[in-house]
Amino acid sequence: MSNRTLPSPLYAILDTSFSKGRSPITILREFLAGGVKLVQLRAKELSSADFFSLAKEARQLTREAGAFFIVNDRSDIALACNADGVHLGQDDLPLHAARKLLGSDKVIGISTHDLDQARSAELNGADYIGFGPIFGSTTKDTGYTPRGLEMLREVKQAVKIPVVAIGGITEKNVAEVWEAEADAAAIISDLMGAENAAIKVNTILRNYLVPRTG
Ligand code: TZP
Ligand code: MG
Repeated sequence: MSNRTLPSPLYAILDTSFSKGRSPITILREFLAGGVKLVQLRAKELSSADFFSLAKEARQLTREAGAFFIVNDRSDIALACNADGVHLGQDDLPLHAARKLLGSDKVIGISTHDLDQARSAELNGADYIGFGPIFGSTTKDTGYTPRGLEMLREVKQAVKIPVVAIGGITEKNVAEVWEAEADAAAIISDLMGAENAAIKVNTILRNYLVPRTG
């Protein structure tokens, strides 16, 4: 991934706390069958050992599918499983420390919630930012009110690195964030809760995240 483009307009987040008894690997296979090329593994409730074991398997499957693989929170696990990068929040390991561990070849994404955070993530060398919550999200209490599409547009104007919109995005509203110029849409609950995630992601990719002209 260059620091100006993302491999996919749909950023599928495999969050183990939303797998509802299904195997996360089964859900990942569905994401990949549906055509997702950018996957993040989020496993807040797993032990390091279980997170690592799942990350290794997910790394292998994503590699076979030609998909990019990002680990949430854990630079150590990202390195150990040979992920493409790590995604960090404002309270995680600081960007400069993660960069020291991961080097310049790995991708580092940073969650941001306002313009200042977006600008400083870029200045500090983030490869992309997440920005949100765009809409109300029940998945994560970010402590922020919904940022909305207008602020998404402002963030897009303020930084040159790719901006991934997140928070409350579903098949029903994903076209709105795409129209607001997001480089990708990150989705957890609408994908994890789908009866068939392959159909869900494929529908989103084909109908709503269509290549922009011009
Ligand atoms: N960061 C901001 S909102 C959010 C994260 C991780 C949760 C997004 O989940 P959902 O279910 O797509 O709203
Ligand atoms: Mg985090």
